[in-house]
Amino acid sequence: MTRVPMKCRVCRGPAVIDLKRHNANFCREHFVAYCEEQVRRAIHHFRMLEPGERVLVAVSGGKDSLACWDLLVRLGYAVEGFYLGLGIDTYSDDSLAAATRFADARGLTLHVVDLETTHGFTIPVAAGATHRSPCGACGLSKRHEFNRVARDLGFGVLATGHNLDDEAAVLLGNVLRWETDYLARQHPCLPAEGGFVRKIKPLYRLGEREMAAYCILEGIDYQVDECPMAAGNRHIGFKETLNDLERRSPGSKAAFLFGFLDRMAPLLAQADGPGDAEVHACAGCGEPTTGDVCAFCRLRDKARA
Ligand code: Q46
Ligand code: ZN
Ligand code: ZN
Repeated sequence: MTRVPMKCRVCRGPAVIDLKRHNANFCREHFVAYCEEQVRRAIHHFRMLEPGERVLVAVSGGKDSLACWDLLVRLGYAVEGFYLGLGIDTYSDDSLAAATRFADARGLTLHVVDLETTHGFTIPVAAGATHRSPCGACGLSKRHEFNRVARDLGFGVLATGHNLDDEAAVLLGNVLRWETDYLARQHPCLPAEGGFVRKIKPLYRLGEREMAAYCILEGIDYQVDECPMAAGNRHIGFKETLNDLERRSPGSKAAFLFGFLDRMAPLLAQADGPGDAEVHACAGCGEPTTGDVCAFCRLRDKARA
């Protein structure tokens, strides 16, 4: 049996990618247009940005964050990048090199902070000193530094490259344990408040495979290696489970996440929570915290002890 070549849904030319959940194939030009449209819809639906607004995008050197930067620039936003050096051996060096190549090739500004140089510790050291998982120490450090640097540089909004697969995996983890506090905060656009800048996830409508395809088609040379500390990260298991479901029933992942955002997130936002704890400036670093000293300062002090 001869295989019929795939045709682009828009122009009927030869297609380069099939998107089963949309039951559609696209040529290069129309796939890029599709990605742009998904980001435009995300921004519009959740009012993430004003036209032309300045945005700081947190980049890891991987496909998602670089695609996020590229797409936001295409849509006309004034975007600068921020790379946080985690001190994870050659993985961090290669990641910084990928982010730098991307920025240099396009004449874009990349800001770099290295945890070891600025704060005197690396993620592997912090994980060992605190007996936390590396990803726990890493997530905490990223949240702190992304917010601090965005504010210090005068940005009111920080974008991250979390995609549909990431968000669906986090949602599954939160639902399995009925983490209602986390569920209430799982949103593609968290408004600025109490010393925190606005946080947005413009890629939440696009999947991991789509972002890899976008980078390849757009010539974005990203860091392809996985972080060596990812083993044991429970989200990897949730992603595999969702991928199994998606194979059996294309569109499940998007239905799960978008259904939550459309129907459950508004209910959670209205529900009476435990009440927001009072936020004030950390005695150590001045960042917002509910305690006297923020979790990042405590992590740093233990890692340097
Ligand atoms: S970089 Fe950091 Fe990830 Fe590596 S240590 Fe874990 S969280 S896996 S996105
Ligand atoms: Zn086409
Ligand atoms: Zn602090």
